[in-house]
Amino acid sequence: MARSALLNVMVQAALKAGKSLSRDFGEVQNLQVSVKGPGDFVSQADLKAQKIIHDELLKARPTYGFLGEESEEIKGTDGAHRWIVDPLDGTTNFLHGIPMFSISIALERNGEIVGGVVFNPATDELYTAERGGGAFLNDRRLRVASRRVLSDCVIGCGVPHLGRGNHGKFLVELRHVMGEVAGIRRLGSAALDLAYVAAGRFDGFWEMGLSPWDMAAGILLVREAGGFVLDFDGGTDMLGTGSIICGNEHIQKALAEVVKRPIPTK
Ligand code: 2AM
Ligand code: CA
Repeated sequence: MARSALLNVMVQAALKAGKSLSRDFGEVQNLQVSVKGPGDFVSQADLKAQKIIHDELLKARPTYGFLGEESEEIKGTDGAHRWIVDPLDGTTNFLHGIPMFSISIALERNGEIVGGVVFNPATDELYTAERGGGAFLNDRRLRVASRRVLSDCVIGCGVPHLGRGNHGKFLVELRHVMGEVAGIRRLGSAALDLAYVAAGRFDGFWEMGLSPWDMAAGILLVREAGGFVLDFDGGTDMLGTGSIICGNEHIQKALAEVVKRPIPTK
C-alpha cells in the first residue's frame, strides 16, 4: 500500500495525537471513582489532541484551511483545501473509560473529500483512504460487506443525545429498523461506525444530527471500500444536512427505505 505524502502527514498527525489520547485515557480510567469525575480532564485531553493535529497539519501545509470541532474555523489562504478534524470522536465513551473512540482527519479539495484517516488508539486500528486509491485497515485492503438482505445484516446507528435531536422520530426509525435486521449496534463514535461499515463489520449505518468532522473521513472510507453513502434526502450533502445512511448498494437502498418509513398512525 503506497500512501501519498499528504496522507502520510495525516497519519503522522493521527498517531501523534493518538499517543496523547492514550496516555490521558489511562488517567481517565483512574479518575472514574472521583465524584466530580474526569469531565474537565477530558476537555483538556480533547484540546491537547486538536492542538497536536492542527500543528502537524499546518506545519506541512500552512496555507490550508482548518475546520476542527474544538475551535472556530480557520480559513486558509489556499481556497481549495481544508482539513476537517475531530480530535476525539466518542467523547462520552472516553469519559467513561470505554475504549471505543477515535481521531478523525479528512482532507477536502474543492468541496470533495480526497483523504481520510480514522484512528482508534485504544485498539491500534488505523483506517486510511484516498480518493481512487481504496480503503485500508492498517495494511489490509477493505471491502464493504456483500450481504443483500436486511434480515442478515448488523446495522449501526447513533442515538440522539440528552437534550439534542428528535427522540420521538429516532424511536420510530429504530422500531422500523429492528423489525427488519439481524441486529443493531451503537458504538458512540460516528467516525468508527463508518470505519466499521468500510471494514464489512457493520452492513450499514444511519444517523442524523452529525457534524462534518464526525463524518468526513468515514464517508471516504466507506466509498473507497465500495459502499454507497447518501443523506436522508437521497442526495450527497451529508456534511450539510448532518444525516447519513450507508452500506453496500443494496443495503443502502433497503435501509434508507426502512429508516424513512412514515410514522405509523396506530
Ligand atoms: P463527539 O464524541 O465528538 O461529541 C455519536 O452518536 C456521535 O455523536 C459521535 O460522533 C459524537 O461525537 C457525537 N456527539 C456526542 N455528543 C454529542 C452532543 N452532545 N451533540 C452532538 N453530537 C454529539
Ligand atoms: Ca465527534
